[in-house]
Amino acid sequence: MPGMDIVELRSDTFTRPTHQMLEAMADAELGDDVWGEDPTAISLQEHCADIFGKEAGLFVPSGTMGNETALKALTNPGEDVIVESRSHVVLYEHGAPSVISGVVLRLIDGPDGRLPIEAVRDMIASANEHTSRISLVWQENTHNASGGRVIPLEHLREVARLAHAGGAKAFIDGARIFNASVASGVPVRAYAAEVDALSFCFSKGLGAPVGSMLLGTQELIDRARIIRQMLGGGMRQVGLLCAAARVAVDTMVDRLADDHENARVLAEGFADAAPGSVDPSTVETNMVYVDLPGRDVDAIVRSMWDDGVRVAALGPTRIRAVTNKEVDRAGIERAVASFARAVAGAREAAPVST
Ligand code: TLP
Repeated sequence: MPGMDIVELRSDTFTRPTHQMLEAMADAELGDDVWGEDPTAISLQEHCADIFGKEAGLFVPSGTMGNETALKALTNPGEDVIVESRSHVVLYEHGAPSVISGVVLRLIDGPDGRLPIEAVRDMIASANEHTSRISLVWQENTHNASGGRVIPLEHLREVARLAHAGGAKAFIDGARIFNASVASGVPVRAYAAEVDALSFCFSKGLGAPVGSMLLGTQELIDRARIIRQMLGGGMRQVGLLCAAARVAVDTMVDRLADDHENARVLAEGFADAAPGSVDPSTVETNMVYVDLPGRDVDAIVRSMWDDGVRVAALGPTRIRAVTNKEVDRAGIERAVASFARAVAGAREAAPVST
């Protein structure tokens, strides 16, 4: 509706750059980064490597490219990667691990996004000279599809320890690792210390317009730089984007606590309106997944859309709302009221005919 403020909760990827980011972009010192001569990119990579306690970093255009670049740098074709079955790299990267790296993903279901320790141990122990080599164990923190759950440090450490004991490397898709850190109080460098490499995103809750960072040893990053070029991710005056990313990592981390608090309020409101649809005690960071079996979820999403509240329908019975810096407490209250109205008005889903 014209003039209506939109409450955008489909993803934290909708966040827009702050004024400070735009100013930093305008003032950024630039060079050709494919030639390794962009001072703003170099400085951001060093700064992030420092924050995470890793030797080196590489700016990449997206979280997906960070993941796929890492995967190719850490494996050889024909090898296996152990990963939780609903991870982003499994569900949302269009088969890139098999297309780009020629690896086989060995999926394990993990409650709350955690790879079960016993299952990882068994899978690694059952590898022998007849089976494919398991070269990588992949964890995602926070884990998106399980509701933005935090993988506890001890769990992450034990999985990484099993990987290393089995001769494999360990990686974290840390698209939202700062959310994990703010929620748990664990510094990002403590997560990073457990694994060989990790990636994180500037363009989600931290609010930068574009970009992710891959971190690891200098040797890995040298390999990754070539792979990034192969994938078309080498950019020229990329300092423009890195300047905004620098502001994101330096000024936007602490405020993620507000998003987490807003997510809890949202979950409580949703649970009041539709009892049993979400357990607010499982909402640890900025994501709220609502399960509405038997309800017409599309009608609920459409009704909320008409109120100017945007949430995402994920499949026939699921809604996702992701809190972010564009939505304040008043927006959260509007979203709860809109959801309550929509749920009260939505018909039961038509029974599936057999
Ligand atoms: N996630 C997006 C969608 O693709 C689902 C979102 O809106 O949440 N790892 C994780 C854990 C992610 O959630 C995402 C994006 C990525 C990687 C990929 O990042 P981008 O979108 O920058 O390629």
